[in-house]
Amino acid sequence: MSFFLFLYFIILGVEAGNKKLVNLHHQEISSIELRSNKILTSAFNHLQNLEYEVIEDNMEGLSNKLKKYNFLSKKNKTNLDWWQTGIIYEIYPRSFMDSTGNGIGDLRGIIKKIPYLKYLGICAVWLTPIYPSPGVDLGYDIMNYRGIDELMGTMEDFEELINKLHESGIKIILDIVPNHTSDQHEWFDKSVQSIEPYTDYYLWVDAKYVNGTRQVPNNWKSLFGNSIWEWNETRQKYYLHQFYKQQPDLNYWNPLVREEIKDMMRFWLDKGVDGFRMDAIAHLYERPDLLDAPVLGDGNLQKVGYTQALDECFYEVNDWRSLLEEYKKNDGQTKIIIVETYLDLKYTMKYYGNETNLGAHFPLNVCLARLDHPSAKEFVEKLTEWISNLPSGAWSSWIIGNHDIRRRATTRFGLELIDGIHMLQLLLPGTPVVYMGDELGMTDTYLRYDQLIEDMSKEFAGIPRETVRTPFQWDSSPQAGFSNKTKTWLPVNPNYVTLNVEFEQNARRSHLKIFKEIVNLRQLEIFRTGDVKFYEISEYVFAFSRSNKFLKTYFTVINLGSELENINLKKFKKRLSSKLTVKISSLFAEQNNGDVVSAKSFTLRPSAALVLESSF
Ligand SMILES: *[C@@H]1O[C@H](CO)[C@@H](O)[C@H](O)[C@H]1NC(C)=O
Ligand SMILES: *[C@@H]1O[C@H](CO)[C@@H](O)[C@H](O)[C@H]1NC(C)=O
Ligand SMILES: *[C@@H]1O[C@H](CO)[C@@H](O)[C@H](O)[C@H]1NC(C)=O
Ligand SMILES: *[C@@H]1O[C@H](CO)[C@@H](O)[C@H](O)[C@H]1NC(C)=O
Ligand SMILES: *[C@@H]1O[C@H](CO)[C@@H](O)[C@H](O)[C@H]1NC(C)=O
Ligand SMILES: CC(=O)N[C@H]1CO[C@H](CO)[C@@H](O)[C@@H]1O
Ligand SMILES: [Ca+2]
Ligand SMILES: [Ca+2]
Repeated sequence: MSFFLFLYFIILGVEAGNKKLVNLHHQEISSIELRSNKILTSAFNHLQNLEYEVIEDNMEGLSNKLKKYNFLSKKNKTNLDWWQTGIIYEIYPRSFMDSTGNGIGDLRGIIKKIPYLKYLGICAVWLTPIYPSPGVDLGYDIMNYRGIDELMGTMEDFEELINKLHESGIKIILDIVPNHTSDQHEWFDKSVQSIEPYTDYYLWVDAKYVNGTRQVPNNWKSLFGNSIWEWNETRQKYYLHQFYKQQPDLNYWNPLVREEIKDMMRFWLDKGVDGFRMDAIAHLYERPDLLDAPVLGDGNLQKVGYTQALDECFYEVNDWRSLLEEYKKNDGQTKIIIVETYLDLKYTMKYYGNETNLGAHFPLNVCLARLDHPSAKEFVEKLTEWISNLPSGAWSSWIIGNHDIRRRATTRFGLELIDGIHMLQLLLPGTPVVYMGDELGMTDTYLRYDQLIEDMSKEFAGIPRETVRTPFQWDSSPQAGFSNKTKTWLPVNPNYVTLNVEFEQNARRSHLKIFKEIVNLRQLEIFRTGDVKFYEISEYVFAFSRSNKFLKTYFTVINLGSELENINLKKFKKRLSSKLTVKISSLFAEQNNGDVVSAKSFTLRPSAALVLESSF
């Protein structure tokens, strides 16, 4: 595989060594596997609240195109929990709002913008790391798990933020980076000096000497392509780092380390946080025998079973979940655990756990984030594959971007399609996790080389992660209202003059207003528990329906292509009222909200999307 292709995989966070992933879209979806998944007992389903069942619908004679998902209602459907009914909003604090005038966002900035969060109608915010950090990985290299970075504010600011969010009915989820610390963490310093009990907090390994030359212990590589090993002269050993060398991996085989992480979780739970998003958990454990990883056919090293996705990673998540279940007993409020993984479906689904060992409430589902501008067929296949592989009772999540996926959804799909993509993200069954700015249709920012911050961006060609991390666009005042400092930590995207919250709130129609309409429509019961079915209407028109026996049916129809399309939904679903009401139209659709279209024939402009209501 070429170097650029390799980088592309890093960019998406994809396990480059995993051939299966690359070939995902060639795979047939097996419904046999679906049924064999249904081994879980009611205890698990009860905790997850819903039971999914997947049934192929042959009735309408289009069995290869139509797949129908019934969320059979054995359980009390009105009993969904906050993390299932709401929307989670990812805030990258450095870029949200600067309250101090230093050009970097901070906690008081978030406090200032709580009214906006309320306006959006989200249920929880997930803050990316706010802990003290030298900033090599912009916060993902933590120096102290129990503090607040000076740039972000103080612990008092944090406590005020929690209280004010809670007063506004918004929960708070913290990002935890359990796999590694910063090399500036006190633990690492003590470990280097072999001060107990820290000696084995990290993975120290002796060098191999070949004819007197020092060699790394094995062939493993970090995610950035260099050796996973770094020599420390003081300790006279190599330490393992899956990410930057300034991010030494913790030694999870050491029970003291596992306890430290849980104690730290208790620390934040005691402060009132409502859950955690656990970073990079597939990397927690590495093979203890340090066996060389085999080279796969594509030239990459095998990672699964060597440096990723060891069974112990799943057990660790189970253990954390138990801790959260204990906390739930205190006040009856669910504390959630979300895990980050870019693994192959088979492993991703394992993070849900089972009835005896509950896992995460959900892993972040990157299936939409991996699509760029595909055919309707590909949408049907990818979505079917995801939903049909969910274990019984598992609750899905949907993301279309985050601070790591180097091209925003607007770049991958085109700005005009963003409303349609939001209809998908917010109206499919599951919990949307929205990256800040997507609701405005924020776009990637062009950055010069001298404006890049990260070593990785400077060292490698390719798209830097900074392009999706530029400041949030509040209004048309200087620096988009983000900061009063002319030079912000990353420049503001020049399109802020009309692409900003204020402008979009005052416009008659805007991506933001449409986003809000979708948020409101999403409150309907049918979008929580109704069946979902996917349709390939034509090569570039994709649709999905949400329905159940008693309520109205909703069709979302998206023109992914570049031509005007004439659509006949009756051809795909006979039992449909002949007139459909436009509930939400995308910004550039010819139809307006409230218009009535014929189910047999209506046109859809390129990149336009509609949510249509059928009276039965
Ligand atoms: C269903 O859940 C709702 C809300 O928690 C509760 O009020 C109702 O009694 C439940 N119904 C049944 C049949 O369990
Ligand atoms: C920027 O804002 C900060 C915080 O409100 C304030 O202390 C500072 O004086 C302002 N600077 C300028 C140049 O207006
Ligand atoms: C070590 O040195 C000897 C003598 O020079 C040589 O024969 C041998 O090939 C070397 N081994 C390696 C692994 O380089
Ligand atoms: C070993 O690690 C310590 C702690 O990070 C650091 O201060 C020191 O410079 C390192 N020494 C070498 C030679 O890598
Ligand atoms: C549940 O998961 C645990 C831990 O992965 C495993 O040991 C156990 O066999 C599983 N139970 C079932 C019923 O699959
Ligand atoms: C999406 C996300 O959180 N990505 C992070 C995963 O972990 C690495 C290492 O901590 C970070 O660099 C990424 O930003
Ligand atoms: Ca600041
Ligand atoms: Ca690790």
